[in-house]
This record gives sequence, structure tokens and C-alpha cells, in this order.
Amino acid sequence: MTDLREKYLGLIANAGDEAALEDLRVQAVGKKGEISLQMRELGKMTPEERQAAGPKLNALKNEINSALAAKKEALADAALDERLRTEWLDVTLPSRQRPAGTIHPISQVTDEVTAIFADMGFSVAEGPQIESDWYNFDALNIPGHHPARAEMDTFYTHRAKGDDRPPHVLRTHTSPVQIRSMEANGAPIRVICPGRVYRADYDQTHTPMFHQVEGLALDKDISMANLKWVLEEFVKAFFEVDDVELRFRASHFPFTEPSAEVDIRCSWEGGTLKVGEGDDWLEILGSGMVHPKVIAAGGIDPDVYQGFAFGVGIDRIAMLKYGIPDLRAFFDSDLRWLRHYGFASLEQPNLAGGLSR
Ligand code: 2NL
Repeated sequence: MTDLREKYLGLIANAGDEAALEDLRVQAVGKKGEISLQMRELGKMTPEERQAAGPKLNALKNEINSALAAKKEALADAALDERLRTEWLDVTLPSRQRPAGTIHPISQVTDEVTAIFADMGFSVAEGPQIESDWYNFDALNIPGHHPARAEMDTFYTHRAKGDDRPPHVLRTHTSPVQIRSMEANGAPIRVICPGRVYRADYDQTHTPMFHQVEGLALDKDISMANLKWVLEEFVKAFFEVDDVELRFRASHFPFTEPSAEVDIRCSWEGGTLKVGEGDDWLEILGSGMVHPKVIAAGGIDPDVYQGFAFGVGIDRIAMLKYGIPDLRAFFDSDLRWLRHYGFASLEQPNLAGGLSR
């Protein structure tokens, strides 16, 4: 009996899992287990022998049952400990990893400008980057012999030999998109046209592809006063300042009359730009009242409708706002530069939440 006790207590102590433990229970105290078999032997004993062996066997059975129960609980505890050890979660980790990519400053500024003009009721239009000669020049009051054509360093496409129609061009401004908008929607109209434009020019301050946003507003009673207010609102919102002073300098563009280049008051103290204070002036855009011939080219009656237009260089105002010193870096795709000057991709510029965060 002592042998049985040692044997089963040892086996129970070493059981690896609940299944092994159940096998041991059947072997030891099951109906046909070793203890039960010994209990059957009690019937063959003398009363004295039975008096001595019976209680001992009962006690052994109880002891083995207790050992089985204790081991079962210990195995369950160990299994739970193991799950707690391997299935943990660090609840202090951010819920979502920051995306690896960033928004390019030109995309960011385009979105900012779009948000500002959308707030003033302008819609957004896009159009082809390869344009006909007519949309890029003639419709904008730049006829064939006009010096502005030569000055614009235009990229021309090729025509097949013998095809003497004028070649298409890479658009030199986004104005053709506004002509197309006038044709498609008529007047009144308020639209901005952001996008890529092309000029064969490459140096410190020029790249052959750059970005522009042009705006157009036509109605029955629009004057230069409306132009001034719209541009003031734009400059204040874009540079995120409460007040700004604009200076209109007389200028000349074939597509506007009168025409004005617009400067904003600023200071460059300590090498950083401050808009709205100081004694310097910074040229930021060109504008004017749309030439009647251009309104007519868009299929609208210039005797009924008139309005203003303007053009801003996106790359230039991006450099000014975000302190980017070198224009050409915009197009180098240098990952370190992109991480430094890029914007969080889950933030959308809007006037309520702040344009740039
Ligand atoms: C500049 C000058 C300007 C326009 C663009 C325009 C478009 C139409 C009709 C009339 Cl459809 N004008 N656009 C007008 C004045 C100036 O851009 O220096 N941009 C950087």
C-alpha cells in the first residue's frame, strides 16, 4: 500500500497536463483502478485484517483524490499564467502608426489656397496640360505676333510633316482652364484653377515645370474693389495674420485691363519673413480686370458681364510661407527634405481648424 501511495503521488506530481491527470485517475481510483481492485480484496479478508486494511485503503483513496484535485488546479493556474505572459497588450501604444509618407509642400499649399477660395464661393476646375495654341494664347488676347508669346519660353509639340496647323503647347499658365470654364458654365462665375504649368527656363528661381493658381470672378457688377477685398482676405488667411497691407502697382498683361501687380507689406528681420509689418514690400501676384476680348473668347457677353482675374505662383508662396530657401529642392524627391518640409497626411487644411498645423 505504501508502494501504491508513493507511485501515484509521484505520477500525479509529474503529470504534464489535464489529460495525463485524467489517465492517472482512471488507473488509480477508477472503477477498475488499482485501489478499487484492492478494495475488492477486502471481502476475502478476516474481519481483523479488514479492520486494519479498510480504513487505510479509504484514506489512500481520499489522499489520491485530493492530490488529483490539487494538481488539476495547479495545472489550470499555470495555463492561465502562461496566457497572461504571452497574450499581453501594451495599451499605451499609439492606436495607429503615423503613415511613412508626407504631403509635399506644393500639395499642402494648393489645398490651403483651395480651402480659402472655396470659403469665398469659388469652385475649383482642372484642365489639360497640353493645350491648343488657341486656348493658351489667342483666347487670352495674345495673338500670333504678340511679344508675350516669345517671352513665355513656350514648349511646343511636333506636328507631322506636311501638317501646317499650329502645334499644341505645354500650357504656360492655367488661364486656358478658365476659358474652358466660361465656355462650359457661362456667367456669373467664380472659379480657381490650380495646376502645373511649363516654361523653358531653368535657373536659381525658375524650373521648367512649376505650379500656379489662377482665379476668375465674373458678374454684372464686379469692380476692382471686389478684387482688392478678395485678395486681402486671401493673403490674411494664407499667411495666417489678422491684418495686412496690400499695394497695387500698375502693370500690364494682355488678358487684363487695367492690370496690377500686388505687393504685401512685410519685414525680413533676422532672415525670417513677417507679413503685415515692417518697411519691405513683397510681390506675390498679378491681377486685373478681365479684358473684354477674353470674356468674349469664353463665349460670354462683355457688355453684360465683367470681373477680375489673378494669378499666383504656388511654388513661390510655398517658399515664402514655409521658409524653403531653394526652389529646385521641390523637385529633387530627397526623402530627408520631404520628411522635413512635408505635412501630416491625415490633416486636411481648413479654415476652422487652422490651415497648417
Ligand atoms: C502673374 C500674372 C495673371 C491672370 C493671371 C487671367 C485669366 C483669365 C482672364 C484674365 Cl481667363 N486673366 N489670369 C490675370 C492677371 C494676372 O497672372 O504674374 N501670375 C503669377
